[in-house]
Amino acid sequence: MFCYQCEQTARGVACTGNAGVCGKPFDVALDQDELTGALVGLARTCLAAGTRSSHADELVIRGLFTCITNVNFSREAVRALTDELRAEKERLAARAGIDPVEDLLLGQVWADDENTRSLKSLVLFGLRGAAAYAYHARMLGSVSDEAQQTFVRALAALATESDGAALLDLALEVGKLSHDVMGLLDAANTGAYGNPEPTEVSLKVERGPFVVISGHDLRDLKLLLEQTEGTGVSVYTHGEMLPANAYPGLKRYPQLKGNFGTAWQNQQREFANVPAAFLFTTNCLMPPRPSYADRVFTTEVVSYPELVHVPQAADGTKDFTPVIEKARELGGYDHDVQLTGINGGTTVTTGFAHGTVLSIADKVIDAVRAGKIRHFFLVGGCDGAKPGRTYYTELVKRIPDDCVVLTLACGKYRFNDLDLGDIDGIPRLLDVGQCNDAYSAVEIALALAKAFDCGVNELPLSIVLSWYEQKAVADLLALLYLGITDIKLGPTLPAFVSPGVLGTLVEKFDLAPIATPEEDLAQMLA
Ligand code: FS2
Ligand code: SF4
Repeated sequence: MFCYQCEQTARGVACTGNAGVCGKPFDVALDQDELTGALVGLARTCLAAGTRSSHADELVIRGLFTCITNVNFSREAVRALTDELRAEKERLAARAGIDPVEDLLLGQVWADDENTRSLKSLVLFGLRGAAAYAYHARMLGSVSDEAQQTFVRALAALATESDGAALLDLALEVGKLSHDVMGLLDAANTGAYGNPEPTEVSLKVERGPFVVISGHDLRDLKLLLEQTEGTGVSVYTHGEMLPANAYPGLKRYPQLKGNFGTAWQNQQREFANVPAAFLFTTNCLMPPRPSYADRVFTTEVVSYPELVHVPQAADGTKDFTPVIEKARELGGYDHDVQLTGINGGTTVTTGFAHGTVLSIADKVIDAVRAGKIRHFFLVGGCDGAKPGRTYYTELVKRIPDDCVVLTLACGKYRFNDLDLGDIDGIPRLLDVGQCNDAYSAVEIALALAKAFDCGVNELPLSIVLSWYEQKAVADLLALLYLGITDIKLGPTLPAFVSPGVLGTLVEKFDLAPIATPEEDLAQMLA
């Protein structure tokens, strides 16, 4: 196997051998390469036929999402999807009266010269991340024809393009795609469940049976809430599902009680022996430990051998009865259990998406003009297990009192239970939402830039990203596509970015690796 798509890749180079650091076995990795090659074959056949199909569109999104880190560990599921893709390719080719284009062997990409391989990786991993966002929007009925065209064109280019400048342009097009699908998802989520509102979320688990739901898909949470209504089974969010507590259409369910645990990489410790059912709607699933493996369920594109998968019926419904029954059988705790965040806090606050922040834009702008807010920091992205990630906690703790911190995605668990106080009633720590809510952060930045009649790069705003998986790659490409410069990236630079490509990104965008919190803070405030 060869996989170097995430931050925890072996030795900071690549996972090879029998299994990845994430637990993905070599045969699943090879099957995912084959699936990706089949996606390229399907995309090229669509281009040759001059047509797509709604089934092909759906398969492209599902196929890309399946290969994201910590999503799918099942050979059976990956192979079935590959077969489905190939059948659709044959069907489209036959319909157009052409020969289907052959699949790409991913080994060819991995064996390419260093810079070509790096740029193609940037495109492919960005596409995977963007596909996750497109998938969730699709679950709520939002599909963009333009986005689907870009997915197909960029996939096909993995086999046909080798010019460095063209591949870099393509990576930025994937950035546009990522921004567009995040916008689509934002509209779909807020259209379905309302604009998030500032919400204090409890970290206490109340007595009685409960389900913990993880991942990013709000529709799954909605279905679970409908099905647990009046059952006496409580629901807690986990990981990236935390911001769901702020949506009016979701928080109105009284059995949605709060949030359980912290970021994904702590799940094997935090789930051990917990008397509850766990439902994974997306990444990040880690190989379950024996003490709780019997109570973990998957849905959507998430799959793991031996775990019960809750499928979606043809009419779009899902039956979470096995999950709810498992929660009942386990019974939960017989007394309330007060859990805390990493820093000992007992609540966290979320819900500062663009709707809320822009509703108080005048207040924020006044505070900046009066010198009460000196600087904004966007400290966002993924969490992970590397010790170097304490940088983000240290950075946030050191940010001076006259500065505001925006955050998003699961990296915030490092500091979201800290009480940073407020500036004239404006909280100093604003949780914008999930990784896809980078769209919201961009909207806020654009609105501030407009108010101050300057570009985003001229704002007193610094962006410090933490990356782990491919949605962070999609988010980074979106920011680069928007022309945002001076972004700091950590905890380490991606193994798939070659020195040559890094040089280009530094030259064009002033992208920089994080240094120490002290040095970076001094530089950002200078
Ligand atoms: Fe965190 Fe994992 Fe949000 Fe990533 S929960 S690293 O998937 O997408 O971020
Ligand atoms: Fe390794 Fe990350 Fe790939 Fe898993 S997803 S095999 S940890 S590089």
